[in-house]
Amino acid sequence: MNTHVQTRIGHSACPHDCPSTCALDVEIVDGRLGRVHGARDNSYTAGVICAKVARYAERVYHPERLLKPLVRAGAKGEGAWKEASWEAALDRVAEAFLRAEEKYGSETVWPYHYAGTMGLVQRDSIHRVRHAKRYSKQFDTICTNPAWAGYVMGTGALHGADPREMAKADCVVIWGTNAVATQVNVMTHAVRARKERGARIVVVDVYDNATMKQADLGIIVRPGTDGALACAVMHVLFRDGFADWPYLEKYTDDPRGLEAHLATRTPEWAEAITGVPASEIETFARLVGQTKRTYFRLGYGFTRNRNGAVNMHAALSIAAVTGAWQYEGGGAFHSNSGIFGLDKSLIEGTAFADPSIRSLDQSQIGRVLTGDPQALHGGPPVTAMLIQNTNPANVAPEQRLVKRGFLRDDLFVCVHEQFMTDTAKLADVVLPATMFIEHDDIYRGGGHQHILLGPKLIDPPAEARENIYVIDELAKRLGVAHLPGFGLSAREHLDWMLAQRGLGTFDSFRHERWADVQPDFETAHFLNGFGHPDGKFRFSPKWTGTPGPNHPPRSIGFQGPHERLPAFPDHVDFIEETDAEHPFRLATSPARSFLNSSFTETPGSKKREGRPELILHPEDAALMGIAEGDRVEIGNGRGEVVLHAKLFDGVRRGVVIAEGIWPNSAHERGEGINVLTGADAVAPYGGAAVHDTKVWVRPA
Ligand SMILES: Nc1nc2c(c(=O)[nH]1)N[C@H]1C(S)=C(S)[C@@H](COP(=O)(O)OP(=O)(O)OC[C@H]3O[C@@H](n4cnc5c(=O)[nH]c(N)nc54)[C@H](O)[C@@H]3O)O[C@H]1N2
Ligand SMILES: Nc1nc2c(c(=O)[nH]1)N[C@H]1C(S)=C(S)[C@@H](COP(=O)(O)OP(=O)(O)OC[C@H]3O[C@@H](n4cnc5c(=O)[nH]c(N)nc54)[C@H](O)[C@@H]3O)O[C@H]1N2
Ligand code: SF4
Ligand SMILES: [Mo]
Repeated sequence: MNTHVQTRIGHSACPHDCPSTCALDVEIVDGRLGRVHGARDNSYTAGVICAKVARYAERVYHPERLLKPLVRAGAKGEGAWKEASWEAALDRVAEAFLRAEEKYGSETVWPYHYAGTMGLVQRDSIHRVRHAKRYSKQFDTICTNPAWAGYVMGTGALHGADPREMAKADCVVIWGTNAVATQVNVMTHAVRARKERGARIVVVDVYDNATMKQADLGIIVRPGTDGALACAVMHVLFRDGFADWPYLEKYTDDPRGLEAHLATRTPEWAEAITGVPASEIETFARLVGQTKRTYFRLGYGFTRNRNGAVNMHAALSIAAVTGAWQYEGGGAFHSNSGIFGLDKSLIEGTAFADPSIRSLDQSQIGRVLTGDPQALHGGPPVTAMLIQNTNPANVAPEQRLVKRGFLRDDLFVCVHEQFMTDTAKLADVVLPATMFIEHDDIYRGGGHQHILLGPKLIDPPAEARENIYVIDELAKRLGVAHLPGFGLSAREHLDWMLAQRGLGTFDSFRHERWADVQPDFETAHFLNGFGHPDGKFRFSPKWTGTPGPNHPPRSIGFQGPHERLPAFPDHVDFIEETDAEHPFRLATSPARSFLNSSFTETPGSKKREGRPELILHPEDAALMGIAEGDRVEIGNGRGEVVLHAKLFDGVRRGVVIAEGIWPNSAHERGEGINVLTGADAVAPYGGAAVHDTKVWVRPA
């Protein structure tokens, strides 16, 4: 018997849809994955990762992992499957696509994907077959659009002060991101600033979450009112002489216009809208006014409202009023997604993309699949889909429509997945997918500045195959495999891409592990000018004007009530406000141990999260006769969901929070939280307002 256990450390990057994109040191014990650690020598990861990825072996060796291709053997969604060979399963998918195309034209096929893996090759190769076959495009709206639009309206570019500089701030404002749960490394650098410099940490959120518990000042707003808070803060800054006029004159478009506009946006005005006492707003404003090195870390959460882009732009504007951008440790940051410059044209087959092909809104998949003519842009119905890296039957808004659509008999769906998700359950063919340590790929850190390699470290189990295998095999069967980009291994794609960027080859990068592409201080802080043609920060955004670089795509025109977007930062009231029938506002904030719909299957995460709960204020609960742990039903015109009450006074009266996107099956009626959320587009570039929902609450 060989008792000699071989352990080695492999280097990788976390593939999940998380701004931290951690550099990982991975234990490989006799060819099997062991513990996962954060790389200590990566200056952003700094040795820290979240608990759910540290125990990743739970996911890789999960007994419910998909290992064989499956073909539906009963009615849709019934759960009866037969195993098939890869050849037979792929033939079936290709035949269904060809048949659909013959009947309705190429746009009837809708390849649908998102960021289950953030690897550029495995995530984005689906576009290659899409464009080659002139299938419908996907307008990506579920996550970043409102935030990116609001940020770029101000700065003209999607980057900001080096995230590691947070450690050199005297005040860190963590706004609308539950960083402890969603991007733990923000806390590493923020807490370092507190330890080393006595920095103050401010958190702005809709409840006293794990991040706010670590703050010196926690500000709890009503959902969708951050614009009002930001305006009142800036009102005080102008009023009390904290505005940096030399900076404003040099770097911003219309500071006098902003000051005049804010004259009526007093803390008392904002108190009525946000629920935050005027005195607290004064304290916050004075702190950022007196602290030049204030670092504003702006998250996604507060932009998932129908007015979210406006709120992002308003919060971002504060750093320009104080001139914080001039100082190391000062300024603002949302995402560095604009700095990487990796060429994805070969992966995505952009050369054969046809601009006349329609682009269907990802978040409105329910409307698309149930034949809403507007959502279909007047074109043919969607009758065939390939889905990779996402679980829309669980995570997309208007879930009842989504499910009704997936159950259509004239719709063929292939889902390529690691687990039997809510979406896979509704498919015709399910294909087993590899996990990140089982295939090669490259990653970019949206929340930092590294490009990281994630090479294959272990063999995949049974018949799990990588995403590009599926794409290339379908391309062969669909007659487009001769086009550039098909038939290359992930490694060959990466060799090409790295060479284009001057970063060596797959093999040399394997040795380097990552590249730090942080722009220099002047560029990152916009001291050579902001990204707009005149070099100025825009307090008065051209919401429907010509987009700047890195602007969200406008391929399907302006979205939402864009004509009502304000000339200056403001509170715009086109959120789903409460009414007599729906006296509560619901936010569906992230659960710490889940990542969107992922990790809802792992034992460690399940144990930590318990069961779906509704956080509500004890006084609201008392009025309705609801006690801790009681079953409560929440609902609106879109549907109803049952959860268990969790009484908590760290939330405003009239606001309720449901943490986590639990699998639909974790809820009593097999319907998840997104039964309640709406798919109305956020102005002006689209987006899903998943934290902007009016509901009634009652004992169940
Ligand atoms: N109510 C509510 N809804 C929300 C949100 C919210 O806060 N509240 N958040 C929204 C946001 S921001 C997002 S981004 C979406 C995300 O929602 P999803 O797109 O569902 O997100 P993930 O859980 O990241 O990934 C989806 C799937 O990708 C699979 N996957 C991972 N790697 C691979 C791979 O290499 N190959 C294949 N084929 N599959 C893979 C995983 O197994 C997982 O099932 O949810 C949105 N929905
Ligand atoms: N553990 C965990 N990590 C994750 C995810 C997850 O689901 N779980 N999701 C991943 C993905 S895809 C993304 S895009 C990122 C997103 O990460 P974040 O940028 O953190 O965004 P959200 O998760 O949408 O919400 C963050 C916070 O915003 C708060 N919030 C909601 N509405 C408002 C509001 O109107 N105003 C203010 N001030 N706050 C509000 C929520 O209560 C929550 O605490 O996280 C990623 N990381
Ligand atoms: S999920 Fe986020 S915090 Fe956790 S390891 Fe991955 S990148 Fe890091
Ligand atoms: Mo996201």
